[in-house]
Amino acid sequence: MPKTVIEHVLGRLKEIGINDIFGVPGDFACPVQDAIVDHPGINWIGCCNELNAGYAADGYARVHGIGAVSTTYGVGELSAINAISGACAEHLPVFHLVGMPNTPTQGRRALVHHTLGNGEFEFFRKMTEPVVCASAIITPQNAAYETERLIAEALYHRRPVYMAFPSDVPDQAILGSAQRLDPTLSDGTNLRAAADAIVAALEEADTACILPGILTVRAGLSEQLQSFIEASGLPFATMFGDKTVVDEQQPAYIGMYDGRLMNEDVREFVESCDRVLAIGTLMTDFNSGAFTACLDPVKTIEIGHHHSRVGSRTYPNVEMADLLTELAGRVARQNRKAPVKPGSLGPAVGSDNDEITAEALYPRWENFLRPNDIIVAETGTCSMGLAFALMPKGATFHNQTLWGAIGWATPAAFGAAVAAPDRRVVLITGEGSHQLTVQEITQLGRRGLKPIIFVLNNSGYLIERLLCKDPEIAYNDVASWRYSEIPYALGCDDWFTARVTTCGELDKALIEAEQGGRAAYIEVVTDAYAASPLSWKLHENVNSFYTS
Ligand SMILES: Cc1ncc(C[n+]2csc(CCOP(=O)(O)OP(=O)(O)O)c2C)c(N)n1
Repeated sequence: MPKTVIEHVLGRLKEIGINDIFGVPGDFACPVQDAIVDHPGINWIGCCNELNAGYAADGYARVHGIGAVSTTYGVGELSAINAISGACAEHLPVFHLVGMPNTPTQGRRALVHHTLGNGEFEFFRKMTEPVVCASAIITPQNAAYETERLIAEALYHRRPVYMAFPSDVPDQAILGSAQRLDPTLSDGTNLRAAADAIVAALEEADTACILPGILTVRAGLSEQLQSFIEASGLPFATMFGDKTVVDEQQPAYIGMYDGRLMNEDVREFVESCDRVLAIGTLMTDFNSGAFTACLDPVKTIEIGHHHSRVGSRTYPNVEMADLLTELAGRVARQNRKAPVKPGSLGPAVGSDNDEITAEALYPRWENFLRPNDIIVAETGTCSMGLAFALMPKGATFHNQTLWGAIGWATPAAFGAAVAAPDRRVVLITGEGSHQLTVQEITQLGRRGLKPIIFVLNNSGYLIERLLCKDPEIAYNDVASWRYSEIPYALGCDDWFTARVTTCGELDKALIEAEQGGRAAYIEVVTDAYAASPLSWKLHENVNSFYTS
C-alpha cells in the first residue's frame, strides 16, 4: 500500500520527536486528527480550546524541544494564533496542523461554515504568515517536499510552522519523494575566525563573564553550553527570560542581572567586565531591567544561532553548536573566584495568624522548590518575585518573558507535564491570569498528572495596578471566584485543595502538597498590594521607561 499524505507527514514528525499532538477537533480536520489518533507512536491530547492547545504545545516544546497542535479551519486556528505568536516570539518550533475545506469546495468558492462567506480560503493562512517561519497548503504532489522544507525551517529558526490540509488531501496517496535536508553546517573559515577572535578577546581581558541565554536551550545546546562554562572557568549571570538556562547550583553562578532595577552587585560586576560573552540572549525589555542594562557593544561578544559578533566584526554562517564545541576545546581556563554570590530570597517571615505578605510568601515558595522541578511562572507579580529565587539543582524555570500573554502559564504547565510526566510541575499564577485559561486544569486531572498549582489571589491585576495612573481604577478589578472549589468542579476529584489566608495555613498546605502522591491546588490570598520587589521597582520607575 502506498503511504497516504498524512501517514507520511506524521511519520516524519514522529521521527523528529513529536510524541504528542495537542488540539481540538473539527470536521475539516477529521482526516488529520483520525490519523493522529490511529498513529501507534503519537498521542492525541485533547484540550478545552485551541488557545490552550497552542499554549500546551508551547509548554511541551519548552521541555521537549519541539511541539505540535492541530486545529480546524478558521474558528479553531484563529483561536490558536495568539499562542502561535507566543511560540514565534519565544523561539519554539511548534507545528500547527490545520484542516481546511476540501479542494472542490475551495474551487467552487462555496459558502461553507467557518468561512467569511466571501469565497476566500487563503485568508487565515495569510493571517498566520507573519507569526510562523514557514507555511504550506499541502497537496499530494507537494507533501513530501513541503514536509522537509517546513521541518528544516522550524528547526533552523526555532519558530513555529503552519501546515494546512484540505480535507480530501490527507488520505490520498503521497506522490513523489523528497530528500531530507541536512542540518546547516558552519562556514569553516568563519567558524575558525570567530573562535580565534573570541579566544583572543577573552585572553586579553582582565575580567570577563558570560550571560547564557535562552536560545542555547531552544537549540538543544545545554550540554555544550555547560561544557564551555566549565572549560572557561568564567562566572555567569542570567537575565529574566534566560533563568535556569544553566544550573544555578554551581560556583560560577553569580545571580540575576536585571539592569539597574535589581541586584546592584551583579550589575556592577557584569557592566565593569572587559568582556561580556552573551550566548543566545535577547536584549528585551524584561531581560534588561526595562532597558536600564548598559552593556558596551564594543566589549560585548554575541553568539547567536547562526552568527557571532566580536566588537564591530560579524561572523556569518557560524552555527552556535559548532562554535560552543570549538570554544570549549580551546578556551584558556580562568581560575577566578566568582566575584558575587547569588542571593536567595532569605528567610521566610511570619507564622500562625500573620497575614501572607510578599516577604512571607516568596521565600516560602523558594524553599518549597525541589531539584528537577519544572516551574511555570505566569506573567505578573508572581514571576517577578520568583525570578530572583535561587533554583535547586536541575530545576527549570519557564516564563513567557517576551510575548507575555496572561493565561499562558496554566495550559503551558499542562503541556510541560505531558512532556515530562516523571518530573514535578509547579505552576504559579496570578488569579487574573488564571481566569483566562483555568479550564485546562481539567486536562491535568483527566490524564492523572499531579501538578502543584498555586493561585495568587491578590484581588485583581496587581502588576497593572502598579503600572497605571490610578491603581484603584475599575479595570484592574476581577470577579472574585472560589478558586479552591474549581478542581472538584472540573473533575479533579482527588486533588488536595486549600485556600490559605495566613502564614500558618500556608505552611500547613505546603507540607501537605510536599507529601506528593496527589496533585495540589492552593489558593494563596494576600493583600491587594503584596507585590514582589521587582514589581515595586517597576512601579517606582514607570515614568522613566520607554522614553528614549
Ligand atoms: C492576554 C493579555 N491580556 C492582557 C495583558 C496585560 N496584563 C499584563 S499582567 C496583567 C494582570 C495580571 O494579573 P494577575 O494574573 O492577577 O497577577 P498579579 O499581577 O495580580 O499578581 C494584565 C491584565 C497581557 N499581558 N496579556
